[in-house]
Amino acid sequence: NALNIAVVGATGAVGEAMLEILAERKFPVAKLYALASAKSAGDTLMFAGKSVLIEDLADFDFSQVDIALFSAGASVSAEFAPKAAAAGAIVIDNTSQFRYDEDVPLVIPEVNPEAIAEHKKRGIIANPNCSTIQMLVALKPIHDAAGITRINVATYQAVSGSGKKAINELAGQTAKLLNGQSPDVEVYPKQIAFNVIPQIDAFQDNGYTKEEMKMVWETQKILADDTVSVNPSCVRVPVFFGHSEAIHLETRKKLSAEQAKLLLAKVPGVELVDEPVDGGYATAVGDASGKDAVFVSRVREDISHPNGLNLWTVSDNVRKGAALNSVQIAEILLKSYF
Ligand code: 2RA
Repeated sequence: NALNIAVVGATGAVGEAMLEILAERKFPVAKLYALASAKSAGDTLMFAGKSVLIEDLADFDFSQVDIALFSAGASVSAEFAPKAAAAGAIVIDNTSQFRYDEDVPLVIPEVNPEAIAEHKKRGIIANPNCSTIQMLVALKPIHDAAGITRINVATYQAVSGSGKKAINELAGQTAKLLNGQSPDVEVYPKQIAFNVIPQIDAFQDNGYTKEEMKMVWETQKILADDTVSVNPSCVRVPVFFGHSEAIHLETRKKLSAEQAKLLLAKVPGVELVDEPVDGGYATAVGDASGKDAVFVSRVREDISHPNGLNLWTVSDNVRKGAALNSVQIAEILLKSYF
């Protein structure tokens, strides 16, 4: 049974990936509504080989929609997601707007699919932050086997996480610098080309950034365990697609690197690429970008801690980090509730 699907933010980096992935995975779509701001309304886009008119979100009637995928910024979700749910659509929201609400499930299909049932409370399911998704897909089997007590993580996040403007800024700055011209610095507080920036999102009172706190709050909510302590440092790097993460964790029970690798090799959605040879690991360029998997490499016991494990993950932040995760949630809804 085919469904009526709305994509809110259809012209954004994540919205475009949602459309691509719905078509790639042959999601049964009876009618596709492509919604955006008045600026884009009236244009058309291609979906599954057909031209679709982009409609203005402001006056759209969601009563005709079965599932609405939102990725147009938290303020748009704040205003329109409750309206869509009230009109009878099930909302899968990719922004941070509802992630921390008690009555909104925060779901990674490979980690806590059972939480999808809670969508009945408000008709909204929240998609976690990209940096949380790729970390927990990799850590879930380790947590189940040995109980994770503490996570230290440093992230190396691609500019596509900030949207199309940031992708263009990295390209523009790089070209200008290579031509001996001074770069325009607009999206980020400092130049991103040939640089790394230790700030993603706003600073909080405790000196962490919001992106770092998202990884703390979302990890504890998704694992339903606020005893797991998380200590992130989130950094923006001059990469277009694919977030990388260096993860250093401590477990209750000792887990050897070999045991961890055996577990990881069996996890759906994880690709273990881990040989102690030149190039024997996954990187954003050449491995993860454009793919669906969470790649895991550099699994090794921590020489500074008896129950410590280190690993490297890399994944396409626009796909598994956002669009694919949302479509996988929609696939579970289709199977279980329609
Ligand atoms: C970023 N995770 O990378 C945030 C939002 N996508 O900018």
